[in-house]
Amino acid sequence: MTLNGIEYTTSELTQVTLTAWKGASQGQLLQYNGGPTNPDATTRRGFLETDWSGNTGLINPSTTAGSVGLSFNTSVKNIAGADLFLYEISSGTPDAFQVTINGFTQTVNGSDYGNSGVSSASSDVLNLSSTPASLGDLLGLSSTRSSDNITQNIHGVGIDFSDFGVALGDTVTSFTMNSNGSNTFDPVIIAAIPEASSLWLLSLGALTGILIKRRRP
Ligand SMILES: [Ca+2]
Ligand SMILES: [Ca+2]
Repeated sequence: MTLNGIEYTTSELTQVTLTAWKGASQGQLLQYNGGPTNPDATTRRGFLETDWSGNTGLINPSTTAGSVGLSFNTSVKNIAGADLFLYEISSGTPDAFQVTINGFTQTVNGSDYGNSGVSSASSDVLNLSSTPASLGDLLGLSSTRSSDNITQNIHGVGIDFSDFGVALGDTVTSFTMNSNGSNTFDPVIIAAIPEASSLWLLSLGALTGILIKRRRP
């Protein structure tokens, strides 16, 4: 993953923990091809929280404000440029969504994404027994496979905390999201640069400055 011109491995990034959910429809789980049709709660969480796979996700959240609640596993500092990034799958123009941080809401439009050049590989959509009204429903309602061979482009977008009134250097620990418009969005990966990494970059920058200074006659 390259963000702000710096390449990160997944081990250098922090992922998220789901704290709230409200769905727009019964089709909520994106599962890798041929996986279990009624995965357990830990597996469901893993689709978005831990697996780094574009073949899995928690999809079609409600358009109600704040329908998806998330907290970072390590707090994230506002550095120059993008801080948080999100991938979603779409067969055409990627789907718009809204993000709320510290009470400020911004809309991410379809035109804001870039195409990763990678597609999901024959993923399965699992339908819950009813539209989930809560995180407990999302994780606990029984599911069955409703469609398979979902091969759609994976699009990514970076989000800058500065657009939410967060000062450079201030940390963010949680945020909410919701779908925007009739095409509900389909997040498959969400992550950010944890505070420790951004601190390391700042100290590396300071060290480089010192070395350059010492070389001068
Ligand atoms: Ca995933
Ligand atoms: Ca930033």
